[in-house]
Order: sequence, then structure tokens, then C-alpha cells
Amino acid sequence: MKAGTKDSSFHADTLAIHAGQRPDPTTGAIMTPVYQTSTYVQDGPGEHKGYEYARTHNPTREALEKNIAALEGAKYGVAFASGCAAMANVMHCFEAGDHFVVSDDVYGGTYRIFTKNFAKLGLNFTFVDTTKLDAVERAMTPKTKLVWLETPTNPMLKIADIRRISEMARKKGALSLVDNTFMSPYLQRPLDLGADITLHSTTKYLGGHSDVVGGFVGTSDEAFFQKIKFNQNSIGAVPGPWDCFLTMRGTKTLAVRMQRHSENAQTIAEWLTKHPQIEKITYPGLPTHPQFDLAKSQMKGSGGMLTFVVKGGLPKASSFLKRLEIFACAESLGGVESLIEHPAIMTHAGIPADMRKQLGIDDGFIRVSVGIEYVEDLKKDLDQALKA
Ligand code: P1T
Repeated sequence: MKAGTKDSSFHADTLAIHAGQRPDPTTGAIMTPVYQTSTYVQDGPGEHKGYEYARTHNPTREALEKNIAALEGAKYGVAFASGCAAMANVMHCFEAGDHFVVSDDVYGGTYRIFTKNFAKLGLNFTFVDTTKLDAVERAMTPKTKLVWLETPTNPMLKIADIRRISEMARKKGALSLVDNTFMSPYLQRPLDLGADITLHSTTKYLGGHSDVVGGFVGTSDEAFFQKIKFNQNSIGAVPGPWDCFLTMRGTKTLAVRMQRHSENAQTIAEWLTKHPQIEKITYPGLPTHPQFDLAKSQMKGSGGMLTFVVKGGLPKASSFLKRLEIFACAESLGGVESLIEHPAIMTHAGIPADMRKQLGIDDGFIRVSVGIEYVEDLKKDLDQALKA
């Protein structure tokens, strides 16, 4: 894309490859250089080219920020060292006494940072089932400053109505945020649905290759952007230029990867529905999903995440996970390779046991990040491990 081109007029597939990126002005290199530098030489005091110190500005990071912001339809993008760093920087935009309504089934690390780090600074959190509009409304108080949605949730894949909840928050003078990690902007664009803020662990689908940790916040709200941009520099949890480069390398193939993740997961979900060793399967692309119609109305595809319960509890779940050959038993998700895990023991161990039980994160419960391998091989692998 030539300099001056209006990025936003192009389709997401094109934006993924080009938005925010220009040939290097010095050499014409097509790939954004990795500006591995901590500082920038000034011609004289204050006579610089817009870059003074790398915590504050880095051209590789700026290219990544523009790229993901374009994919999300956000005016502004701010990159962080991890998804958790992105969350912490959002929370530092608020103050003691402020109240937050949060999905009850969030990533274990999200629950941990709110209840262990920010609660002691005087921020108050109410966790509710955000599939229920009346529960969200009841949880809001005059002090509520933000409604934090994860949709689909991690790990139960519950889906919240972004349009209606954002509208409800706005009417009550609160902001709305969607952790869009499970969908990626290719499958869901929260700001188009009315949310004020979109957040990512770019470690997942945006990076896409399980080789980099990062976070992102996108918004078109000028006042919020000014606060979080200030925090990015002031707190300093910025990603290094190599990590920005790797993440951008990932976003270029986002469209084709997300299509294949969704196709593979749909095939596996339908096949597992009939498997004799499986008690319950949850996937937004199955008509049995409780929010199937809502999913269709706000998501462009169902994504690569699915969960199931194996018959036989923990002993069976454990032996099944050990026998798999292609699926790797590991935390994280969103990479090209298929990953599988046991949330109660692994990613969601930080959630109190009674809350886990209430949500359905129990002994036989398994979470799968379906990769982009040949789907028949994936089915074969699951089948042999389930039958063993
Ligand atoms: O790991 P990090 O980049 O800091 O991102 C945290 C995070 C934020 N939001 C969601 C929805 C997430 O799933 C995560 C990280 N999740 C895992 C590591 C996991 O296995 O679920």
C-alpha cells in the first residue's frame, strides 16, 4: 500500500498483510525493519525525528499497533508486552473506588490480576454470568466504570451479547471492553458491535505460531486512548521490536489461518458429538450451543476453540492426554499446531474450586485449541487416545 492510502477502505484480508506497513524509506525493504535500538540520536537538544527513547516510541511497534488497530476498526492501537500487561494498563486508567462488572468465566490470569493485584488497590469487581443481560444490569452500580466481557469465555465458551451490553453500559455512563483473544479481529470486531475497547493476548491467534508473547488494546475513544497511551510509556510494559516483528509476521496470514481453524474445529466438534467416550461437547458452531444464534449474529465464524467432557473423570482425562501424539498437552492456544489441556489443573487452577465447580470446569473437562493440520489426522489422533 502506498503512503497516504486510506487503509480502512480495504478488506480485512488485505489489511492483515498491508495495514500500518510501508516499505522502509531508506532501502525500500518490503518488511518493516526491526528497530533494535534503545535510543535515537538527536541533531541537537530537542532536534529529533519524532523518536527520542524506545520505551516511548519504536517504529516496529508503531507498525504493529497500526496493523492490529486497522483489523479491529479502531482509531488507535497500543501494544503491550503480554495480554496480562494489556489488562494491567487498562486497570491503571481507573482509580480506587471504581467498580467493574466482569464475565464470571474469564481466563484464570484475568481473574487473578483483578482479585489479587487490583482489589487491594481499592478497585471493586463483580463477576457475573454475562450471557444473562438482567444479571449484568443488576450488577451495575453508579460507581461502575467498565463492563469487561470475555466472549467466547475461556474456557466454557459462553457468549455475551456485545451489542446489548455495550448499549446498556453506555446508557449508565460506563465503558465496555471485550477481550477478543479467542476470536481475533478476523472473526469478531467488538467496536463495530458498539464496544469501546477491544483487548488481545496477541500471544494467541494474532501471533499465531506459539513463538511470541504480547498484548494489545484498541479503541476509538479519544479520552481512553490518551490515558492508556500515557500508561504505556509511564508503566513501560512494552513489547520488544523483535516480538512486534514476529507478531506482524503472524497477522499477515490471519485470514487464512482463522478460516482453517474454524473449519477444522467444526469438523471435529461434529464428529465428537457422536463419539461414545464423550459426555458433552461445547462449540459455538454447533446448534446445541446455548448461544448458537447470538454467535451467528456477532461472529463471522466459530473459531478454533472447543471443549468436551470425557467419560471416566480425571483418570480417563489424564491417560487420554498422555496418549495423544499430534495434540500437545500445553497451556495457551491459537497457534498453528493443535494444543490440548486440562483447565482445572492447568490454565484455571487460580480460580477458586467452588467457582470452578459452579462453572463446570471439572475433572473430565478438556479444552482444545484446534490447529490447522490435516483434519483427518487430528480425528485419528483423538480417536486412538480416547479408545485406548
Ligand atoms: O498470556 P498473556 O499473553 O499474558 O495473555 C493473557 C490472556 C488474556 N486473555 C485471554 C482470553 C487469555 O486466554 C489469556 C491467556 N490465556 C492462556 C495462556 C490460556 O491458555 O488460556
